[in-house]
This record gives sequence, C-alpha cells and structure tokens, in this order.
Amino acid sequence: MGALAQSARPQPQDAETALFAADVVRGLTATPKRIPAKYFYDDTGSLLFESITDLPEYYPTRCEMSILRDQAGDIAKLIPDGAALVEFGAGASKKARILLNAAPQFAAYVPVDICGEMIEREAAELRPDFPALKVLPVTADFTKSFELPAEVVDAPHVGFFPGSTIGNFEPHEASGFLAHAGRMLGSGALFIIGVDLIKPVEVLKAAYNDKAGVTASFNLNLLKRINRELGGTFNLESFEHHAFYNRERNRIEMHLASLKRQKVKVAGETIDFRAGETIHTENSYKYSVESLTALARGVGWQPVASWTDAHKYFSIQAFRLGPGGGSGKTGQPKP
Ligand code: AVJ
Repeated sequence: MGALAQSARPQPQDAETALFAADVVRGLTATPKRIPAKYFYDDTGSLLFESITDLPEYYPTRCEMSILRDQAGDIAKLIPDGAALVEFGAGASKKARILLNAAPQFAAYVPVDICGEMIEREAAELRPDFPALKVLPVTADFTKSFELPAEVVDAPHVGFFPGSTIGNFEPHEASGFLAHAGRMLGSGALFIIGVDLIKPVEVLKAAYNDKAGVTASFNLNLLKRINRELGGTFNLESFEHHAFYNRERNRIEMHLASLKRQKVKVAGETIDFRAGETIHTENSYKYSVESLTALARGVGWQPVASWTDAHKYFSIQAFRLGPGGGSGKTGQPKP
C-alpha cells in the first residue's frame, strides 16, 4: 500500500459523517459531478461565509439588512399581537433582531436550525435583550417536519426565511419547501421571505468572483473538508473556483474545475477527473417579485406586500396562507 492509499483509508464514522460520505460519493460518481451546497458550512466554511457578507462585491446581505431596517415599521404593522416568529435555518439572529425590535407584539421567537449549539448560544444572547420574549430554539432540519414548541402552537405564526437561502433550492424544491412551511405554520400564517433579485450580470458575477478571493476559498474549503472528514486526497492547487451566471435558468452556478486529468480518492472510492471537468457545488437562483409570487401562490400563499432596496437588488416579500392552506398547526406531514 502506497502513501496515497494509506491517507485515503476511510475514517471511522459517526452517522453525520456517513451521510456526508454517501452524498459526496454519489455526487462524484454522477455525471456531471456535483456536491450539495449545504456541505459548505463546516466551522471554517461558516466563518468564510461571514467574511463573504462583508465583501464590497457581495451586495445581498447589506441590501437585505437595509430593507429590514428601512421597512421594519411597515413589516411590524402586519404582525398580530402575541405572534411567534419562526425562523427557518436561523443561524445568527441579526436579521430577526430587527423584526423583534420593531414589533414588540411578538411573544415568542422560535429559531429552527440543525446546529443546536449555535441557536442555543444565540438564544442566550437574545434573552437579556428581550426579557418579555420567549426564546424557544428548536434543533431540527428545517426542510423536514418538526414540532413547534407547545407554548406557541396556538399563537399566530409568522415564518421568516431570510438570506435568499431559498435560492439554493431548485424551483420545484423551493415550491415544495413553501408548501412544507405552510403545513408547519398553518392557515392564516404570515411568511416573510428574503430573496435575491434578477439584475445586471456584471453585478451578479462580481458578487461571486470577489477580488479578495474569499468566495474561491469558500468553494475550495469543501475539498479541504472532504480531505479531513472523508479521508480525501484532493490537491487544492489543482482545482479552481468557477462562478458564472446561467441566464436561461436565472441562477449563479459555482463549480470547482479540475486543472488537469487526475485521480482522487474519497471515502475509499477512486474518482477520475478529465482536464477541465467540474464539480457543481452550488446554484443560487435569482427571482423577480412576480416569479416568487407565482411559486408561492401555487402552494396557497397569497402576496401581502413586498419591499426592495434603492437598487432593486434584493427583496423582502410577505405572504399569507389562505384558508385551506397547510394541514393545521401540528407540523405533522399530510397522510
Ligand atoms: C447563503 C445561499 C444565499 O447564494 O449568495 C455566497 C451562498 N455562495 N457566495 C448565496 C454563497 C457564494 C449564498 N446563500
């Protein structure tokens, strides 16, 4: 056994790592090669994404924050007394804080995220700032069914899905997610969604090809993570960050391109790369207010209001679930 084979020996695995390994092997043995974007966010990846949000070229976070700040008063008028704010994929609660400050009628904040450690930490920081608010974190995959805390089951529900995370889904998955959120929140619920808008290609391209190379590091970190967690043998020098706008599909695509013909071992499998062959690592779909509305309407959400920033780069859109939407407030999947 050579040194290469030694270092590529599969590592002992927990359940999470086993799922990661299965997804990566499935994606790298498919044509074209791909890896789900959710795997970007290990500790380093989360920090790199934080740095991306500060880049001069990366407008989405700044635009969304400015809309939330400027329109907080108008958004607050839509919030019923005693409502619970349910954030899907909460992470840092920076954006929720703006809504919670503007709408003191919120009785509860329910951040939902797979990373329990992070939302518990955020909750501990929020509680002293909002002493009257019940902060009730739920550790769960927000794309699957989860139980809302008993304290908020009968409260009016306000869903919150900022950050254009919806753009990572294929349109049919986005529609499926909106339907799922409807079942979780119940009829009459409000849903506040942050979505990146279609805009001139130069602006989009620059946002995913920053001069400082942080987005490239974010993309390449996925290979580092595979090397560390799955006994991968990726040479980071022989892969390159590619990001471009696909006009037909209104999406930014990120890829990692192999600079040469090469073999890489991952989780005990050998993967062949042609020179120039890519791993598709992310789609970031861009919507218009109308195209998201059409998707939402299709699964029972009626448009209530929408706001954009001065450049019309980003949008916050509010929907209400019509009667008969969702399947009640228990969060159980439909039979
Ligand atoms: C977190 C999915 C909204 O698509 O803009 C940033 C992720 N990828 N730079 C986005 C991302 C590259 C981001 N989302």
